[in-house]
Amino acid sequence: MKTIQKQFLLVSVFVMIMSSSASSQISPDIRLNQIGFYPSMKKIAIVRSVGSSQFFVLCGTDTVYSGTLSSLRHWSYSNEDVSVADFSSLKIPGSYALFVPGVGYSYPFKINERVNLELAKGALKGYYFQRASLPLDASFAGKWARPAGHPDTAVLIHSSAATPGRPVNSKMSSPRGWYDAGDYNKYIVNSGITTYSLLAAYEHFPKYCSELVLSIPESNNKLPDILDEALWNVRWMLTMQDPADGGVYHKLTNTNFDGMIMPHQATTPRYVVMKSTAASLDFAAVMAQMSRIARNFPAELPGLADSCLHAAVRAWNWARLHPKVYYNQTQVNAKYDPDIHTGEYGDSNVSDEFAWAAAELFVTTKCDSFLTIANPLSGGSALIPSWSNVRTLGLYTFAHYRNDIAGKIDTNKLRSRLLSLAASLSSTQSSSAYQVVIGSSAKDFGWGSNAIAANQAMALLVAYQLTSEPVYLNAALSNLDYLLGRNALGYCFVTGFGSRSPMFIHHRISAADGVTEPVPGLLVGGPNPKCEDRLQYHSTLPALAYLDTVASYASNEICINWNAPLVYVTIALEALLSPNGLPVETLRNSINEVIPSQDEPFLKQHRQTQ
Ligand code: 9MR
Repeated sequence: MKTIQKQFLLVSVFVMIMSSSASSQISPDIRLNQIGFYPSMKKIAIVRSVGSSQFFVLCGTDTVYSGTLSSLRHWSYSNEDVSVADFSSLKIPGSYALFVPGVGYSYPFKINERVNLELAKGALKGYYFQRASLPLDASFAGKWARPAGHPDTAVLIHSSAATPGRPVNSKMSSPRGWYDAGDYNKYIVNSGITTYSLLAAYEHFPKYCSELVLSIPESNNKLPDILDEALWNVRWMLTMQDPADGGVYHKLTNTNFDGMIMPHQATTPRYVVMKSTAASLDFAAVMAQMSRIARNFPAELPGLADSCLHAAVRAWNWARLHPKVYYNQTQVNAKYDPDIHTGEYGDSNVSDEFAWAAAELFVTTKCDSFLTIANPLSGGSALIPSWSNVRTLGLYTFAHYRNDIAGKIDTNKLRSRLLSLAASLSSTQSSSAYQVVIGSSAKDFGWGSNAIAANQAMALLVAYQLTSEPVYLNAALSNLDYLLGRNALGYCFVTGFGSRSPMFIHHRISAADGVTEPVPGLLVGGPNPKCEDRLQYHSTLPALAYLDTVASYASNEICINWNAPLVYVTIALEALLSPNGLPVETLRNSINEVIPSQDEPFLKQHRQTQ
């Protein structure tokens, strides 16, 4: 392999080829990250069906790098033989394309030190586009401006949720929050892991996040935009707690999914359904986390730290009294009216929810009684988090605050749990023909497989923060490369980013707004061989089972819990790798006493309307 740096060599044969419109010769057989690479990090492309030939990296018409493709390897998930083009030693910032004789050109890509900055901002801005109860003004939303949908100030109490204080069909106010996905419902369980992940990005990289400025209505206030965005959902979540007993309603929903209409046209009645243990514990975890963050902003968020902690403890207490109240939609529909047919987020094992909530409450309060009841370290191996599997989130929080809590938890066990997970993920990368972590098991490809890839990358970045081992950083980057184009479908799976990204997402707003491009910054679910939408996929192979059509809710929907690890990963990478990225930081709080003082103003207002 040969790097030609500084002095770009002109190779006349490629001048001719390039000048005959490279874009018309882009080959679907070259798959690489369509956004780009950090100068100092690994850079590879995957080339289908060609082994042992030369490849070239071009900058305009100049060849700046040449190398040899690796021998072919088989990837069973796509039933392909592929070779690797490794051009990691090309480190000069610029805009490039790969060329393989007889195959064609890749999509263009960049090498630069802030290569994921726009993506980090775009993925976070995706949440702004999901906001309920707010008109999206053109000055922030551009061509995706739209009227407000779902004020949610008169939500009905479903018969499953009725209590003497809140009888059936009485009304409560529960505005704000993000629409879950392509649908317009708001689910506490899925809000749990989502909001946690955004707040974790802030907690782990507070200085970097403070500089990350989006264009959202709150951008001129004194809070970091990531906190303003998270608070849009946190404040909604707070309204989902029954003030009478501290239990938390499982979801706020229509009875059925709407048609493909805009939010302001979707006006059928909305309900809160029964309280559940999982919802109460996920809520408790997020509120405990939010409380310790808000404690640092007493002037900007008066009363919020106390309100959140008070709410967290009450939800925890409710869950302790009701440890097995599971939301099972079939059973709810058998017993109560009207029937509800929206997302279930049902979970009949809440030991991980207990452990996560205990971890967050412990770190915030330093009261070890929470850990006596449930300790995330008492479970077995650490698993990749998902909406139904949240124990590892507690381990992430422990890892971040390890110095503060060292005497109270087994830090060796903590390291070994997180590092065994990271080691097994990174070992998959080296044995994978695509050199990616996703695919450690066939189960990685299911509904929301792209979020599995993103959550694997997040786990690896937590391990990297613990150890500074480059192998974890590289493994995390491999999955980001996968999401951004180094995959068997050749898609950059984030709307509006890369050269070939989904256009027809299962997203009511994007389908109904009359704008050609889908709402940007949203990660689609990705390949899912189970094809629950019963559409005719081109392939049902695990890594190929994907359809860019609006109807494909099982492979082409977007969802708040899928975007969240993408936000974490891109922020973490930028903070760790960009020149002004800050070293691994620790945000320490001193929380002395848990005294609920006055409620924060938003909560007061919405309690009064009940
Ligand atoms: O992400 C959820 C996935 O794990 C489940 O298998 C699937 C079926 O229950 O539901 C997914 O979540 C959907 C939710 O139920 C409703 N809003 C859209 C979500 C993403 O498809």
